[in-house]
Amino acid sequence: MHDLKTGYQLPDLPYDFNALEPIISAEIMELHYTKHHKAYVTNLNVALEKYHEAETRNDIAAMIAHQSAIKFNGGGHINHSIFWTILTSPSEGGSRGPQGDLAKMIDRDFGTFDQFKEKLTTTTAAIQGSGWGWLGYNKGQKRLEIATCANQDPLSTQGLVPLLGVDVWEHAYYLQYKNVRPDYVKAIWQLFNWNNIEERFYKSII
Ligand code: MN3
Repeated sequence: MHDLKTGYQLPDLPYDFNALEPIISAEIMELHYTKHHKAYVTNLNVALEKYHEAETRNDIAAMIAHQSAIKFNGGGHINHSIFWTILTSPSEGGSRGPQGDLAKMIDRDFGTFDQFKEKLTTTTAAIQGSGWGWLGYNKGQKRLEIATCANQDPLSTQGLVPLLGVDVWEHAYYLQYKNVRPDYVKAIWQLFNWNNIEERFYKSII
């Protein structure tokens, strides 16, 4: 949501902080949502306000100086807004797997669902430093791609529509999984909300 006067807002979390237990603890969720995502929203609004002030003064150098803060915090806001909705409680999650046209395209582009799962898991776990692993849709080539982004760069910077993203910043898992990032990335498959991911896919192929 964006309003010129009030700026961007933290979106509602679609479930309680403890909904993703035992895969992601309530403590991680509360910190991640109320501190980290909130900070991206706050800092995005500050950066945009400064940008608009600079624009009003026709100060291009100052406008450029605010662009990295807009990219970082705007990307953080975009990415986390997606992340909350592509997850759901384990009882409604990953055991179902993708269906329909998305399942068919996964098979076409990656071989089998298990090969896709393996590739996304290993690629995401291997990201150096902080970043995100993604399943994206390439509208030009009409195909699915696995991609990684550093920091909070949104997947749109790689020309892909985001369908499913995994946050591998340490704040997303360290309290529970410590240094063992691969265990977190393997476990998060139990939380994927395939209804939401399929919805994103059907919107992206129009
Ligand atoms: Mn995060």
